[in-house]
Amino acid sequence: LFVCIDHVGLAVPNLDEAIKLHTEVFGWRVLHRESNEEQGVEEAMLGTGDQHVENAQIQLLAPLSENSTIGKWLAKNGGRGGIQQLAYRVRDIDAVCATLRERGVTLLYDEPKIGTGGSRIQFAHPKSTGGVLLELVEPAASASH
Ligand code: CMX
Repeated sequence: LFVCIDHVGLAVPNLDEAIKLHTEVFGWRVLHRESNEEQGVEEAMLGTGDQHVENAQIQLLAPLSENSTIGKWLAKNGGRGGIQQLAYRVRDIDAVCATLRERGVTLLYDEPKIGTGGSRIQFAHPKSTGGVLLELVEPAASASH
C-alpha cells in the first residue's frame, strides 16, 4: 500500500525557532516552506543534511491560530512541541483510500485535500490506527521524489 515514510510531522509553537533548532543544531536543511490556510498551519519541510542522500524528511507544523488543529494539539500537550503525525507516501491516494475504507479504517475527509507542495493528502483517525495520526501523501506530479 505504502511507498515509504514520506515524513514525520512535528507540532511546534514557533516555526522560525524550530527551523533554527533543526538546521543549526541537528543539521537538517529547509526544502520548502508554505502556509496552508485550510489546514491552519505554517509549515516547513526539512531534509537530511547531505544533499546527495535525501533519505528522510521531517515537517515542522506551527499553528496559524489557537483554534487550528495544531493549535489545539499544542494546547492539549502543555504548549510544547512533539510528534503529531506519521505520513506515508502513496502512488495512488484514491486507490489506497478505497482499500483502507474497505478494511475498516476511518478516514477524515470524503476526498483528499491539498497538502505541502501541491500534494494530495488524507488522514486516518488515530482511533482506527492504534493511536497514531496517519497522513497519506500522494506527491504532486512535478515533485522530484
Ligand atoms: N495523534 C494521536 N492521537 C491524537 C492526535 C494526534 N495527532 N490528535 C488527537 N488525538 C486523539 C486525542 O488524544 C483523542 O483521544 P481521546 O479521545 O482518547 O482523548 C482523540 O484523538 C480525539 O481527539 P479530539 O481532541 O477529540 O480531536 P481533535 O479535535 O484533536 O482532532 C483529529 C483529532 C485527528 C480529527 C485532528 O487532529 C485532525 O483533523 N487531523 C488532520 C489534519 C491535521 O492534522 N492537520 C495539520 C497538519 C497539516 C498537514 O500535515 O499538512
